[in-house]
Amino acid sequence: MTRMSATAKEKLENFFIRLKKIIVRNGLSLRRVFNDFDTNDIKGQLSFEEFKYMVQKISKDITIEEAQMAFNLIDEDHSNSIEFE
Ligand SMILES: [Ca+2]
Repeated sequence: MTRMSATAKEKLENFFIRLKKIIVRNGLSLRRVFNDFDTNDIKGQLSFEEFKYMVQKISKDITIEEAQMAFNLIDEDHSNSIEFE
């Protein structure tokens, strides 16, 4: 696994903080946000493409590599998709 740089770590932390703020500010749930970005044929799972789109919508300064790191962190079973639990 690639070691995460301090900058990447900081950016990802900011992303999660921003995501939380958006949810709270708009009275949304994490499930609602998840569903909004779950747009391809496979429902109930976010592919990397869907996840990357969500991440870059929320934090425009996050690179594809950083999005991939975040994805790998969340995708604990390495299924290449994120399930809502
Ligand atoms: Ca999907």
